[in-house]
Order: sequence, then structure tokens, then C-alpha cells
Amino acid sequence: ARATGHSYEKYNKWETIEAWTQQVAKENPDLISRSAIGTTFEGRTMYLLKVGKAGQNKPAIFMDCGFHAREWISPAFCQWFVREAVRTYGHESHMTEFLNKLDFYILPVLNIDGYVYTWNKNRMWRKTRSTHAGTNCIGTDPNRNFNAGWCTIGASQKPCDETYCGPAAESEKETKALANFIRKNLASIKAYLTIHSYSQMLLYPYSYDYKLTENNAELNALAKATVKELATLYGTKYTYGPGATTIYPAAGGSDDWAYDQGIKYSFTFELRDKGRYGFALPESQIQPTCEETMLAIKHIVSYVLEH
Ligand code: ING
Ligand code: ZN
Repeated sequence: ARATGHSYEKYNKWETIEAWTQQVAKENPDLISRSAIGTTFEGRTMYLLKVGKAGQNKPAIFMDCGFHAREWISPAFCQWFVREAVRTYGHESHMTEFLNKLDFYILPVLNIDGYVYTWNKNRMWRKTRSTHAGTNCIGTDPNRNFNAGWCTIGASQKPCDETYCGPAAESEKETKALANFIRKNLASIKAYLTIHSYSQMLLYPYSYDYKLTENNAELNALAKATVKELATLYGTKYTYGPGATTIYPAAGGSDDWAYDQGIKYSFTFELRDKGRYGFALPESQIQPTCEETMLAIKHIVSYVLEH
């Protein structure tokens, strides 16, 4: 039986995604295990799927979706990725090799409370749903809440703003849970991928500063080849580069933080589109968006496996 009402070609509400995490793990016990990395401000469980064939000392790739509540195509992609992994394992050579040689840690929705709020109250909500002393304004921008130049640029100290960095780095239960998991598994995690929308960009560090990473030339070449691969399916054009100069300077992002922890392959995807529908990307675009993004992710994974 399927999780009630779940569809890979529709946007699923949180309770459906939650039931799906249980179902997909139960149906694929040789490939998927489910754990919890924490709970959200409103008390929801943050489920993490570990996808890969059992093995000793496997390297890992971490991917999260649903940082920003309104970016619905992002959780849809994490679900799609898991489905493609189990569907093509043993049939498609690249995915089979990936799952034999490494583990994927997939966090389908980081900001669950915000995601629920976009379904029930305000479709355009971005932040978490935490409260703060001294104001009625709600929420922190989870992608301004990491300890990477925290709140120094492109972030707001005002709790009512959309890019509020929070009262401290990792002030949010959700970002703290993610950071704790990554710190605990740093020895195995070779790449960090975080999925946002929209604007069709592939970003890498840094966003908190105009400085370039030590492996900038390598990240640039990898990003270039990755967006070329993505475009082969439907011609979708992505721009790419360091966050600060490609999208805008913004401190406290998870990709910069992961990179500075030592994860040398750290990327932020900004999926479709470029603003025609924006966050309200029609469900008819879930399938093409996810298919082209699969090519990009698989390109990065192949590269990481070889290096
Ligand atoms: N864009 C990202 C944001 O958080 C970003 C861009 C990436 C900022 C990496 C900082 C670091 O603003 C969206 N659409 O959320
Ligand atoms: Zn975002």
C-alpha cells in the first residue's frame, strides 16, 4: 500500500510526506532506513532517510530539501530522488554503483513547521515558525542561521524581516539538529547539497564573503559541467558561481557552513523557474524539473565518487 494520497507528481502535505518516509523505508528495507535527527519548534519529528546498500565505512552525501517553506518544488525533489534511487537500483549502472559505494542522507523537509504553515495559512511564508522574546513577529530564516559569518551581510537583525538571522547562530531547533548531525558524521560526508528555488542557479561558497574557496577552480569547473548536463534534457539554462557574486551576498547559509566544516563539495541548487511562476511552480513542472535535476545531482555524485 502507498502512503495515503501520496504522489511524486504532486505537492504533498507534510502528514503525507511523513507517512511516505515510513512507507518507503518499510518497502525497501535493503536500501533505506529512517531515523529522526530532532524535532521542530512546534514539535514535529525531523525524519532522515539513509539510502544505500549496507556496507562498511561508506562515504556519504548529505542532501536536504525544504529549508524555505514556500519553495515547494524542493521537498518534491527529495522525494523524487529517493524514488529514483530505489526504482533504478540494480537496473541503471550509475545509481547501482552509487548505492553500492556510498550512502545518501536525505532530509526531505528541514523547515516542517513553515511548510505546514504554507499549506494552511500563508502560501508565501519563508521562515521557521519560532517565537522570539520582545516581538510578535514569528520565524527565523534558516538559511541565515548557520555559523558562517553569521548576520554580517545580507541578513537582518530584525525579527519581522524575511531574512532575520535569529537571536544567535543555530538558535533554531531545525538548524541545530542539522548541524549536529553533520558534525557527528563529518568523517563520512563528502558532499553537502541543499535544494532551494527559484532562479535556476547552481551556487557554491562563499555567500558570506567575496573571498573564493581554496578549491574555487574545481567547484567552478564542476558546476559548469553540471549545469551543462542538466540542460541536455529540456534545455533549461542555469547560471552558476560563488553565491556572493552569482545571487547576492548572504551570511549564515548552510552551504558555506558545511564547506567551512571541511566538506569540500558544497552546493546550493536554485531549481525552476526564473520567476514566471516563482515559488508557485505548477505541478505539471514537477516531473521535468526533477528529471533534469537528477542528471545534475548524478553528475556531482559521480565526480565526488571519483575524487
Ligand atoms: N536563495 C538562497 C537564500 O537563502 C543563498 C540563496 C544560497 C543564500 C546560499 C546564502 C547561501 O536566500 C533562496 N531562494 O532561498
Ligand atoms: Zn530558499
